Amino acid sequence: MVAEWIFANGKSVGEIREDFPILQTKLTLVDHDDPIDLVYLDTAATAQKPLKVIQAEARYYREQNANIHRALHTLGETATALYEGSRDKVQAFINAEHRHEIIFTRNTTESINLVASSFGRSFGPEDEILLTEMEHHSNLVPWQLLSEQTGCKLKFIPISPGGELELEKLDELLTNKTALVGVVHISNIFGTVNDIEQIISKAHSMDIPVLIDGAQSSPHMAIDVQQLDCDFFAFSSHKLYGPMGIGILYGKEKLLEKMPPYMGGGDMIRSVKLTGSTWNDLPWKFEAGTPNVGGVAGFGAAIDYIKELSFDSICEYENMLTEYARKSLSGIKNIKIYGPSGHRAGVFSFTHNDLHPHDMAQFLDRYGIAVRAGHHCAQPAMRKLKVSSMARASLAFYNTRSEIDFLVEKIIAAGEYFNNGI
Ligand code: 7TS
Repeated sequence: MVAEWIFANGKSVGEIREDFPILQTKLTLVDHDDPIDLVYLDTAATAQKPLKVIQAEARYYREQNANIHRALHTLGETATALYEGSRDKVQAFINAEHRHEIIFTRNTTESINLVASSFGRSFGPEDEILLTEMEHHSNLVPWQLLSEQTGCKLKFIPISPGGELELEKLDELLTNKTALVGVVHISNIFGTVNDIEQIISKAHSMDIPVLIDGAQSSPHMAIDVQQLDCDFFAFSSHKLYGPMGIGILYGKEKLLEKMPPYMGGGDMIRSVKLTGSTWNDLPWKFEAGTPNVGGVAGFGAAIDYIKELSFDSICEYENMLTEYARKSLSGIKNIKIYGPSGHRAGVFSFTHNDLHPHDMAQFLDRYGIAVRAGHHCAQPAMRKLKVSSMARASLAFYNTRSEIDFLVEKIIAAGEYFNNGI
């Protein structure tokens, strides 16, 4: 059935896989004679890149490389047009009202740090920031740093043992002191798709702005920031099939206008005197120094690629694959899968009764299966569940049911191997 799946661009899953050079290469293991196929199940850490993305970045360096916004020569204008053209693509991709609401950063982490440093600069000891217990460290530590600097307090929406937010506590947690709510859209450990619509609507009824960490949602569902009405939305190109080193911060114009610059330097200024400076317009006020133009060009190509596939068909295929993986993994004896059974993304963290997640990941690696093991940069959530480490398999539209069957087979084999060894 999956083999016959056809995406909106007319391609089958097999043909889609051919778009990704790394999925065609073989892995050479240290003590294996023959190279083996890669079974890449770590897309939540970073997605693989289609050839068009690699070519766009390479083409920039081969044919278009120049610094932007400052050159009068043709090459500089070409590079500027490429960079600003990608901004237009991102604007359309998330349906932002204005192109200047799109700021290029290095990654989701930097996007959130930008908001914490700049928007949070005016916070004081009377202010509260409401986060959740399932945040990735990148939506936690910047607020801890801000709390140290300004005295503002951090509060948390608790998580249930099933890896869901206890939203019934939201009404008492939101107070007239809450200055910002920051919440992850899709959890990178549980795969939970959080009800951010409810959170945004409740926060807005009290005039509280909301920041969404969209690192894990933006690759798997269409994002419409105007419909969501979120105030900030942070995500990374590298999780969205684009190059590393590019992040995006969407912010509502009226908030970005009022915020002070995050970093100082070239490009973000209008005029500089020895004693003080004035700032450039949005979005450049927040883009100090020479940016990663080649990466931004590659990200533009990633957006084109996703648009061609269409989120309708990506979601339909990934939902089917997620349900198949959930059912298959649930059938394995001695493993525990974390996160909800429904309304979830293809991120499956699990532990095995008989072996450590790191042993599991290393065992699977012997068969070319790439999964992640560890705390997944969400230590508070792990601590709450009293688990120090989990193995995690995460899916994308280039994965297949036979890869999941292979994963299941090898998880079972790992259990048998370690049991026999004891
Ligand atoms: N937020 C979430 C929910 C994430 O999953 C990640 C990265 C980030 C923020 C940070 O993104 P970055 O691009 O700034 O690094 N998550 C993971 C992961 O789960 N495994 O490796 C990186």
